[in-house]
Amino acid sequence: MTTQQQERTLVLVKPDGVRRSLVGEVIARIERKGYVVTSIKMVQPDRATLAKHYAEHEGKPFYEPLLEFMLSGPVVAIIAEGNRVIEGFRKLAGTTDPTTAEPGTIRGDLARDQGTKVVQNIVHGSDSVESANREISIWFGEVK
Ligand code: D4T
Repeated sequence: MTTQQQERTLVLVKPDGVRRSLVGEVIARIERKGYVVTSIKMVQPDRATLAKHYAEHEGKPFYEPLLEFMLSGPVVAIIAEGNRVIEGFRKLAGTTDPTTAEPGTIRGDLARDQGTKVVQNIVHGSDSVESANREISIWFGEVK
């Protein structure tokens, strides 16, 4: 019998989620869905780390406000594992705009647009296997 390699995703609880003491809530939702948290750490990110993480958004109007927001306090970086966890966590998170994110999702239940230059939507989740590997290596310094 062959053992299947579990998929991994990088979740960030952004500074708004940490400030609002929603770290436990996010972890609980990941675990209740059946995924396994295999690594976790709280970090105050520096600009270079965030520039790598958000490289695809460089030059967009929300890029600078996004980096400023992400620099505004500690974030919690999480590796979650499980079959189809990348897709599954993005469903748990809900759509980017928290005002219209479906109720039942993290963003839909816990966030709204506050009229700031960048939307503060509590969590980030990788959007593909390639992004997950890249982001896990940025935040944890390793790729399995
Ligand atoms: P992340 O990457 O943080 O999980 O969010 P999403 O996958 O849902 O969204 P994204 O990468 O497109 O955007 C990154 C980050 O920028 C903010 N943002 C995004 C914003 O303030 N205005 C915008 O128009 C967009 C597209 C929100 C999330």
